[in-house]
Amino acid sequence: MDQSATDLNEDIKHHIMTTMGNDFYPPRKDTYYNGLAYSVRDRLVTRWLNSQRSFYDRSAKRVYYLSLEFLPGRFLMNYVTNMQLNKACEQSLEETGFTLEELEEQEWDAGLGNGGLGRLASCYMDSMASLNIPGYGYGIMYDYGIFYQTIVNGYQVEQCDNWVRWGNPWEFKRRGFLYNVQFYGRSEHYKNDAGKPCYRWVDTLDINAMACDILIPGYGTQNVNNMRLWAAMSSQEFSLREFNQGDYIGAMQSKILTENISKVLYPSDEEEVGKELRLKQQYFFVAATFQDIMRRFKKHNSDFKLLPERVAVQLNDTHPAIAIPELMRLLLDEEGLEWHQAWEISVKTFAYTNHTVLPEALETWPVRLISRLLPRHIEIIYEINRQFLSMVEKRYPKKPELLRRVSIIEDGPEQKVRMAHLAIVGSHAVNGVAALHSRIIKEKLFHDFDIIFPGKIINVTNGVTPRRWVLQINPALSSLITDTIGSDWITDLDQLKKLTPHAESPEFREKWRQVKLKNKARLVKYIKRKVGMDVNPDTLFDVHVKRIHEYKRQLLNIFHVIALYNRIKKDPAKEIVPRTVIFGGKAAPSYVQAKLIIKLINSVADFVNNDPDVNHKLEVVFLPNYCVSQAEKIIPATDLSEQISTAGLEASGTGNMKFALNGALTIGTLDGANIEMMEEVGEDNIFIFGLTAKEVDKKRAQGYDPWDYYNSDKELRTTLDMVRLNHFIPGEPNLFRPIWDSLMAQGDKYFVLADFRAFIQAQDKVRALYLDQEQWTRRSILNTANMGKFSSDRAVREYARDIWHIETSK
Ligand code: 26R
Repeated sequence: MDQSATDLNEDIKHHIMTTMGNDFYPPRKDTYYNGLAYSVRDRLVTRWLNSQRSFYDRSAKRVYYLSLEFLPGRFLMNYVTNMQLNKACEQSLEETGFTLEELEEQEWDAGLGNGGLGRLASCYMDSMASLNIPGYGYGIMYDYGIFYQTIVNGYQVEQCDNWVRWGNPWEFKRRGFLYNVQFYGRSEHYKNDAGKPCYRWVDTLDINAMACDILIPGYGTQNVNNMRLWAAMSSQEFSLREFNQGDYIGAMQSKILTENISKVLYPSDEEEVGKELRLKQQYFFVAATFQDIMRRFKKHNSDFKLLPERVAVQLNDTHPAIAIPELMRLLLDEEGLEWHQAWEISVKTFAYTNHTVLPEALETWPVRLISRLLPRHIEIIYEINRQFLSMVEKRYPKKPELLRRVSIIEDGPEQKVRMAHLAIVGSHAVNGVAALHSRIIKEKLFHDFDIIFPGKIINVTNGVTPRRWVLQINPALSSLITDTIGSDWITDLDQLKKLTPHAESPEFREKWRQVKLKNKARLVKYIKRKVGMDVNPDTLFDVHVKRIHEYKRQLLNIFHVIALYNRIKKDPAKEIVPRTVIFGGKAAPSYVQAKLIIKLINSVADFVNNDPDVNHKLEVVFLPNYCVSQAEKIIPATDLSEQISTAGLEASGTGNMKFALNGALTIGTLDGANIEMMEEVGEDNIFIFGLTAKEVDKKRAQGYDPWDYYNSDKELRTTLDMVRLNHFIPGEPNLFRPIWDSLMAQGDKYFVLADFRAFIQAQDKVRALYLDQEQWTRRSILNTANMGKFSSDRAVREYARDIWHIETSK
């Protein structure tokens, strides 16, 4: 055993005894996991303290990434990977009989996010740390993350995700470190000693925010950053006041109610919730975060004009946009600045990333609600709007329509605050997350703002961290790559280009295939364990995993499955490329149509898998509870990655990048980052099909009629009729009527029928290519080789250069 392994071994035993009060004999998996976790974390603490001290000493500009969601997944292997501790861990575990992989499974997946937006935040945390940026993630320490999905009789059933039930060895709770956050009350106007009219927020109900810190180690650097998540605690004074009134149980109840703020993550994505508790969550974490930011700033500075030189705040979508009036309030009411100074500082400090164009996902808050909860903020929002509109009016006189369109306040029976407009007006940069998406927000969604503020809206195409998404989850591929081109690719993903010539080598291709096969075998075992199915690894693994949403078109994919089934039934000897079609994803609990799609997938799966004529030529799997740790097992084993959203609607996608990076071929529409992926890998190495965003718009404008497609395409008609009549479950003929209706009676909003034929043809091409394993492998290698652009290191460098104005280093 190496010295490092011996030391680790000692530490593990020490922690099992002293931290956990356990005996390490006989060895138990969960105690060993915890002992290892604490020992690994120990190795970071000094580096972390050093990093924080050095930021302080250099009075470096700091980046604050504000997000209501983070999806870090499991931490153990991320720490081990980034600190390059694999060998030491394996050696030290030898005598216990546990493997690192087994211990990894002991950890609960930290699911403090819904999907793409939260996972992106975690990838950026990894890159900021690796690029030595003083980056801080700020969010909420939810007691319950995204719900745990089970499938009962084909239906999604949600269970609570009590992720910290067994304790969380990764967090540092700062129990003595509390900030006060105000709610309700009223805004009071008064004159200060100098006779100047001022405002203060009084008679508030106060809640405390407690910091929980999680360390974020960079790769190949000593730098360790911090993610600070806030937990709500009832405040002392509040409790005292209530308790003094003599109603003990009543007082306890309100105490418990206030602590509900950080209780649970809202599980809806792309569908606004508009609930008071959600707004409370947003303000709660923003208010605590800004007290922290200001405290740190004031340690070194007294002149607030310097704030934008020391602080960059990135708003991850509009969810934290209440930060804009909050900073204004602090600068005006607490620090006594004049409006124009405060505004200039504020705009220079903030930047906003938009992640969706779906109208139902754009946040608006009723003025009435904000007025009650945050009475001072609504005044500030009105003043921001007044000044903004008067500027617009001056520059574009006599355009009441324009004023109405860009106003931060939406008029109507109930006035609402448009959070996206507030975020655009209050930021110096606004970005979309892929080239097409940024073009769409410039030309359509935020077109007026692009005219009013030319150059403010820019693009930063998303990226994913190669540390977690290759090095950690695909060790076999990583070794093959490193053996072939060296290890620089881990921090410089463009190096993967060096694989290009090897795509022409039959020996290399054979090794590449062996890696894929090994990963498929691992997934096969996992599927067996999770759903009890025996899946054949010698089939094409066709994978569609992401949140279930109509625009992501899981329906289109299941229609292909049905069509394929019909072809096999017609001529069982004909199908020569056996497939395993794997689905996974959660539906928002209130999204009825998405839940019915899950039921349809499961019904088709049951039906197809149990038809003896099919004879394992087609197998359909729905894997319950798709999450980061499950993605880690699926992605390396995938042959074909489904990225088939209606063009113009998927802002970027990031799963698409992870799959291609691990050698899957993509079947996809010209949507989101798929377009840039096609530019990188070349049209021959990706299966692109369907309407473009422009064609979708045109069709919509000209009057799209799904019936035209239904009437003219027999295979489509047969497929749809089977859904309409519910061919899959006898005795429940009307079960899937709402799906039929959404397509045929409500106009097929997402153009499923319009793209059906093109999708089938693309799938036919997939089938043909898969028969030629040499060609398939060649293209698989070329996919990996050309994914360099999609590293989150590249994305974070662009943010640093174009938005944060801050140096990076390797
Ligand atoms: C308002 C609230 C209910 C809400 C709306 C939308 C909550 C969460 C969301 C999630 C959205 C914004 C999201 O995850 N968008 C995804 O962001 C990814 C990262 O940029 C993109 O890759 C992906 O295309 C986009 O859907």
